[in-house]
Amino acid sequence: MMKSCAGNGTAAGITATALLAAFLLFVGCGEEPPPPIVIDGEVEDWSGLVPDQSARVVAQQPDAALRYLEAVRDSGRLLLRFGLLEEQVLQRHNRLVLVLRAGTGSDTTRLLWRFGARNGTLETSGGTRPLLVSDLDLVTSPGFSDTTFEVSIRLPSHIMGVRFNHSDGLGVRLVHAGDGTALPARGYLNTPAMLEHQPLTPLSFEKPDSHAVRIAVWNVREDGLLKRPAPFRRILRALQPDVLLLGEVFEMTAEQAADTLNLWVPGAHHQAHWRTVKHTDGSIVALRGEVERSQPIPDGTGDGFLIHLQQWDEPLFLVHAWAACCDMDSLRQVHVDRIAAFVRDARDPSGPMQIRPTTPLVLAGDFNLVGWSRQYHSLKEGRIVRTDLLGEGAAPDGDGTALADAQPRHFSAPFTYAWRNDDSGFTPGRLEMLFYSDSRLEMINGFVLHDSLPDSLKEAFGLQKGDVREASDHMPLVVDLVVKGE
Ligand SMILES: [Ca+2]
Ligand SMILES: [Ca+2]
Repeated sequence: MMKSCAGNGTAAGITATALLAAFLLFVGCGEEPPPPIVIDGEVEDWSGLVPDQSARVVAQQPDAALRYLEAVRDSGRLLLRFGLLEEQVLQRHNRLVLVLRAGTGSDTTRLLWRFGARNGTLETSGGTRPLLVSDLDLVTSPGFSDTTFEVSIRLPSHIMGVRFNHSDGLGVRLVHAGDGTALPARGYLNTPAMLEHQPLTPLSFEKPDSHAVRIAVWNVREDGLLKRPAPFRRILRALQPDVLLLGEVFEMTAEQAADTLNLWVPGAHHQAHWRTVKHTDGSIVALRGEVERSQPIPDGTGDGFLIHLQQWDEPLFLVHAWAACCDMDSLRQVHVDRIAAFVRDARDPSGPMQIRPTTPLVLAGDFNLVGWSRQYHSLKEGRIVRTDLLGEGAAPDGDGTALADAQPRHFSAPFTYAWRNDDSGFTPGRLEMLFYSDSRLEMINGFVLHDSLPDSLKEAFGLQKGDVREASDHMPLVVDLVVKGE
């Protein structure tokens, strides 16, 4: 529901006057500012905005391909959400074009971004130049298909040396080049004043509870542990995980990885040594605890483990898995179907692992979900698409419900991406995911470690500037879990 109060003025332009107007708006309404908007693919965080904080246009025709477009400005960025009639993968196979217009007369600059083609152009009276994801610091979510998306674009005063004068007005337009429809139908949506919102919810860099288990998922990019050890050593020491799920550890054996971790992150005297298990694909599970039993997912897309950790009285059913990358959408669906079938069978009393329904589950890995959203639902809800191969799906949480998607955000920024490679042409995304059975587990803290971490925290925990980027194009995804009621 949109909140509103009588007597709202219209704040125009990103100026101190506008900020003051936004503040007075809330004081006048007697309401708290809304929570910040996080670019995570969930659009509920937009519902708390009062009308004057955002600009919004809704399609008039019920069958229009574009349903709505909404824009706000926040901390030097333009934030958008939009709705489509049909599910699309934003970065592939669509003809959606975003147009931004700033300045007036000969000072007019137009910026076009073609989402499906992943390229853009900057148009001025002097000519046209190509644009890259990194020129805009473009972030989009979700990475898999959906009918609603969130987008963030940095708004500097110059782009590639060209003046981008948005201080007196910024027009936004979304065009569906396939059928020629646009929002708005004519002209541009003028973005309003800077969004006034509550600060981001504070997170804890350290585990906030001694009963918590800290799980970190991290693709170390082509043997980074061996090739670029210094930032990994500093980051792992700072994070102090209890369970570490590593990807792309091709050249290290399990024993070498355990020796490395025992040297780098030795832990306190009461803590167990690191134990490691290596998968056939180069992934490694490392934990301070005991593996009671393990079972591979048939046809090699990961392994399941029943493990014991000293923080918890009961065991954890840990599934570390992965799915095919990039354009291999059909194969990726088979992989996530196999994972869903594996979890279903593991909970079968006569199955190979005999995991009790009450045993907490964590399912995590590098799932590469850049295609259709049904793959996400297969992991989260246990839905199997290829029932002809694998039988009917089953809810993966022991109480017959879906798993919870941890999706932590950056420690001090409103993003949830955990992979970024500006040379790839793709916007930063979420390739690693961690799902957990929220019938038994509670996530009490979690974050993606990004170089935007405040300097004071870097210093306090022995991190150096640029450590995360130097280590890998993936960022550590860190989740602190406790058993409910323990
Ligand atoms: Ca959001
Ligand atoms: Ca659940």
